[in-house]
Amino acid sequence: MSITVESIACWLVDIPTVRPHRLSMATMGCQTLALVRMTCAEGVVGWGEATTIGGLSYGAESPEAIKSAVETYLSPLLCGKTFSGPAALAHVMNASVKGNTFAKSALETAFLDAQGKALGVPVSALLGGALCERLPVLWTLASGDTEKDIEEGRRLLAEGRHDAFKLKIGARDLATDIRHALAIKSALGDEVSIRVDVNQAWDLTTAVKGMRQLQDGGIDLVEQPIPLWDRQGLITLSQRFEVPILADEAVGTSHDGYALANGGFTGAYALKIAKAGGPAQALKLAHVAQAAGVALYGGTMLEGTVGTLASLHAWSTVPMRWGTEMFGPLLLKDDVVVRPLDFSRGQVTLPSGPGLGIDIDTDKLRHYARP
Ligand code: MUC
Ligand code: MG
Repeated sequence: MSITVESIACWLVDIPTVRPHRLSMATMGCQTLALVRMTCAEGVVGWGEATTIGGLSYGAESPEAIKSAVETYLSPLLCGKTFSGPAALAHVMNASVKGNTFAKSALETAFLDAQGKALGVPVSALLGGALCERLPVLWTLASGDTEKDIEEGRRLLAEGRHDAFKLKIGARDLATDIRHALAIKSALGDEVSIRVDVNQAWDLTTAVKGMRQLQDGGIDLVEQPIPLWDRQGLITLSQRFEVPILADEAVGTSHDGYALANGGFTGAYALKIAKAGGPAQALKLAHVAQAAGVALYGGTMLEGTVGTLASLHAWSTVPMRWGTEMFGPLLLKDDVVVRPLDFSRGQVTLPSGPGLGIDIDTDKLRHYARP
């Protein structure tokens, strides 16, 4: 069913985090959601969201730049036009706007939400159909303090909320980081999967040393140890160690995924809707990975519920060998949706209602939005 876009609005919504979230390149005390409302013909309204991490410290688009790209450049291309689906929408956006995948992701999400509502089907049905109703979700221990992380991990295991954890390392020297990761691994036990994300902080020499120690210490997965531009280094590491590499910053679009796999990369790709330009675009990378025998992982840009759901609808359509990290809403003190998602027993439930399957709480949106 074709959808005619009538108007688009965008807000920047600042929500505090439940505790400081420390990554190698930034410490977050607040997350900014760039929320998009797409009003379509027949009164159908779709919602989308884009987030980044630590201003400009993760990617090339800041929240302010996302809002500006949506309002100044992308909305005028879409308003008044009719689209048969996300492919047509992406075609129009990509013909006139280079990059800006975060902004495009929010708009593709809003369009899919609107189209799903108009057809009475969940977004997953527009993306190939869900393989499952519940998806695994890990939690990131990133308080910056080993003892606090152990305490948090033990509490979440006891509550049964998560059974796998990712650690953020790379901000400190290698020996301190390895001690930190291995102390958490030994405290939480053998059955608990522990992965680390270095967020590009090491050079290749440090990575070789670090990977050996992480592998010997029983760490399950090492995410983006070296800079995103060092594609050959990532391929070399993936072939040299048994502990698999998860490519994150190095792999945004299907083109990146093709180039890495073609160069001999083995391991996994972290899919993120923001890196690719939306849920449908992220699945193009997933399909390249499947063709190349590279495993999949559902990645987050620490989105709120809207962006998390957009991702989950897409991730539900492909087998996720390494599960997902779609815990973003749990890191935020509040959100702008009427009902929170159901996280329990290391999983999250995909809503079955039309579109994304959630309602926006407009009072909360007004409360948290920047003036
Ligand atoms: C990243 O680089 O993967 C995902 C989980 C988390 O804690 O940070 C993000 C970013
Ligand atoms: Mg990462």
